[in-house]
Formats: sequence, C-alpha cells, structure tokens
Amino acid sequence: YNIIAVGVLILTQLVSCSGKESKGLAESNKADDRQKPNVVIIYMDDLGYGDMSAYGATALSTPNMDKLANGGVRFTNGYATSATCTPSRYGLLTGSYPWRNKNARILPGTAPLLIGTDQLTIPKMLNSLGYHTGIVGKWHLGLGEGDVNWNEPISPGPNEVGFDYSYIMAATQDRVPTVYIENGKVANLDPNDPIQVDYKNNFPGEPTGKENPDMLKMKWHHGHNNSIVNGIPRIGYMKGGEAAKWKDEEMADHFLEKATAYVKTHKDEPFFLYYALQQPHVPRTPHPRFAGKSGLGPRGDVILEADWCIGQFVETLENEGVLDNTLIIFSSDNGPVLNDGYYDDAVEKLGDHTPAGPLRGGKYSLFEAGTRVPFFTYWNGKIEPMVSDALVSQMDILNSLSSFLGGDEMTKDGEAMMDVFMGKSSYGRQSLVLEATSRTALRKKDWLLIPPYQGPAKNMQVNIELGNYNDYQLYNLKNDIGQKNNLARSNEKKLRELKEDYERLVGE
Ligand code: NG6
Ligand code: CA
Repeated sequence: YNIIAVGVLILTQLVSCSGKESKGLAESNKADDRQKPNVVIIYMDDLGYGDMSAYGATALSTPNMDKLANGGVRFTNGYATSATCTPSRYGLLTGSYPWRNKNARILPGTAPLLIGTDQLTIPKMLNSLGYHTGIVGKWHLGLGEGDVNWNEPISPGPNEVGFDYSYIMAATQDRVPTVYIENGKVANLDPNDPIQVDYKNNFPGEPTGKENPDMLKMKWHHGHNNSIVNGIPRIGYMKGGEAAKWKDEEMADHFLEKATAYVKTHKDEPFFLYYALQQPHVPRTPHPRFAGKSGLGPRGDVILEADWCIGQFVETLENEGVLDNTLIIFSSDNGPVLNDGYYDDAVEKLGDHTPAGPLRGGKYSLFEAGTRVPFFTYWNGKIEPMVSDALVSQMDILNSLSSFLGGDEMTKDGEAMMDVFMGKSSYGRQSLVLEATSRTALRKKDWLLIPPYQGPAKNMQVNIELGNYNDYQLYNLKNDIGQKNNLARSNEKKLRELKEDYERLVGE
C-alpha cells in the first residue's frame, strides 16, 4: 500500500514537472545553489616566490597569507601564465595561453578590451552556474573599443566578459587614468571637470615628471616621467578629473572596503570574487600605518599592508558566516622586481631578503622567477593542509572549477584538476608552456627548455636576467632549481624530446 502511494506521488510530480516548471523543482535547484562554495581568487601584483614567509622568507613576515598557505595546499610548482601582468591575467581569466593572442602584452591605460566578449572566462562560466560574480582591484586587460571617452559609460569591460559587479583601476597604479571605475563609470567624477587621457602627447600647460622634477615626492628612474598625480610621475598623460583621482596611500584600504562590502552584499547567494590587489607593484605607496614597518623600504611595507588586508578580508568571510563555504585561491600575476622605474629604496633596503627565493630571474624573465609564484588553495574544513609539488598553472582554474561544479564548459589549454587543487591528488600537469614578453619556454615534468632568443641577457634598468641566450638552455629543476647548469649539450636525448614537444605545443 505504501509503495503504491509513493509511486502515485512520484507520478504526479513527474507529470507536474513536465508540464510547467514546478515550484518543487525550482526550490530543489536553490537548495543545491546554497551548497555551492563561494570562490575567491586573491591575486597579487608582482609578488615573488620568496616574498612570503610560508615560502621561506625570513626578512619579512606575512602571517595572514601564511595562515592560508599553511592551512591549505601550498604549491611549490605553481605558475602564472606569463612573466608580466596583462598576459598573465588574460591566462587566469580565460583559461587560455596568452601567447596565442598577439595583443596580450603589457597594455597602456587606453588599450581596448583584450578579452573577446564571446570568449569563455571564469566569471562567465560561474555566472552560468548561478553565481554572482565580482571583481575588485586591478584590471589591466583593456577597456572599450579603442577610443574611450572616460566621461561616459565605458564599455565593453569587465561587466561584458562575465562580471556582474566591477570596481577597478583600469591599468596599473603607475598608469593613467588614476581613477576608480565602478561598473563602467568613473567614480566621483565631476561632470564640470572632464577627464582626458593620452599616451602620446601631453595636454598643453600640464606639468610632467620630466619637466617639473621639483613637484615630485617620488623620483622616476626609467619611464614614468609623464603626468604627475599626487606628486608621483606616471606613464601617460591625463588632464581633469580632479575629484575622481585616487589617493595612492589609501588604495589598499579602499579596495579592501569594496571587497568586504561585496562579500556582505552577496553572502546569501553563491558568489565569485576576484580580489586583485595592487601590491607590491610600483609606485609602492604604503598607508602611513605601514610606512617604515618592514625595514625593507616601501616594497616590504606594502607587502605587510597587503598581508593585513588579506587578514581583514578573511576575517570578514568568517564574521559573515561564509568562510567554511568559501574556496580561496591565492597567487600572483608574475615574479618580483625591485627597481621597476622609481627610486623607492627597494634595492637599497633589500638587506637579506630574496624576493625570488631560490629561483633565477624575476619579472619579465623566462627564467623560473618570472612565472613560478606563490600559489595555494584554502578551504576550511574541506582541504587538508599539505605541500604539493604538482605542476599547476593559473590557466587550470577555469576548467577545474567548471568540472567540479558540474559545468560542461572547458578551454583547450587548461586542465581540469580539482583533485590536485583540493590536495587529493598530486598528479598535476605533465607539461606547461611558459611565457615572458612574447617569448616561450617549455616545462615538462622536472625539465625546462628555453629556446634560443635574440636580445640582451639582462634588462639593465630593472637588473633582471631575461633568459635570452643564443643557444638552447635545458635545466633539470629538481636538482637545479636555480638554473645554474645548462644541460643542453650534455643531455642531447632530453633536449631532442623537449624540443619536439615544444614545437608541437606552440605550433598547435
Ligand atoms: C613597464 C613599466 C613598469 C611596469 C610594467 C607593467 C616602464 C619603464 N616600465 O613598462 O614600471 O608598469 O610595465 O607591470 O614604463 S605589470 O606588472 O603590470 O606587467
Ligand atoms: Ca604584475
């Protein structure tokens, strides 16, 4: 009797479901939604492999980052897709190799949107799975279609490639326009003081870093001698928009406030937040609370500042009751640089600190320090603390999340490896193509191949070895993480194998 009754009940439900969307079905979807974890990507700008104490730094302490790194899966072979920002962020968000897109290189503040509005992105994929999606922080992927009027709504931008909410700086802290943009509109813009931006010509009568050194509170070393904003000379020229200009020393607090506000607003639905901090990229402008605190100069101070922000952000997740249902993924867009164009004591006060850790090179470099960066996942109660040597790329996040959450959208370059990100498997990638300023190299298991490249061995301005050499370079990273012994001549078999793989992968 009972069995028959249940049978009848199921039948009635089936009939009602097939007719129109029943209330019962809609509600059950919602229940699933509530179990979907929130996803937060915390992304640093120019933080090196050796810049966190969890990765071995001793001259500087990063307790809040460490708490996540040591409480989750800390990767020792985690890679950004490129040794500079724009291509790296492109790879992260689209799950595709940036070197496939010839425009994926460091963009000026006036560059058009680099990501196609028809392209798959992490926020778009999560959006289709019922997530609310937001970005707070550095964008640097271009805006508009080439001739942006900064006084009108700016489109396409983050909101056209999958983000429901955006609060961004357009490019970098050292590039104009030095204003925040919320959902495509310059924040706090006074219509009577319109903004003009130009990367070629100055606006008549406007001071520049080159011509007005007396007006500067930070001196430029190379580049960075165009418009002066807040006493800091920038890349590019800008006029107007006085009320909208950011205060550099308050930028960290400002982005933190927007990021925590986003969490508070969206805590009752599954959300994805891309929290892209600006530190320790130049110009390094710590809030007075952090100035002088590291003993390493402003570069160290802003790392402490970022660490504090991350602590506050995680505390907000906890206070809002969503920490245990939030997967946090942390990484950096490229490796470290000391003097990146301003005199700011980064070199002079470095002391014993080694921003690249044991790695060779730095930002812009095809050597390891360009792309191997701090990379860890944290999910309280779901991820057991461990160190993983698996080879992973930021490009793999899209496919991993998609398959984990039951999505069917995948990119060809990314790999789905949520088990690795959850610490349940240590079987990562077999190979990965790395990129630095349009040059590429191949990592395969423990081996690294750098093809011959013309060009200087070292960028003298930033004092970083770029990886250029007139012959092949082959390194065994397991025995030689510092890339001191080129084995190309002594191991011809391995060289041949990696050359073949490299040609095949970049030729695809
Ligand atoms: C370089 C800038 C450097 C930095 C970099 C972008 C000069 C001389 N150097 O062109 O200071 O802004 O671009 O950094 O202008 S990134 O992390 O956004 O890729
Ligand atoms: Ca960067």
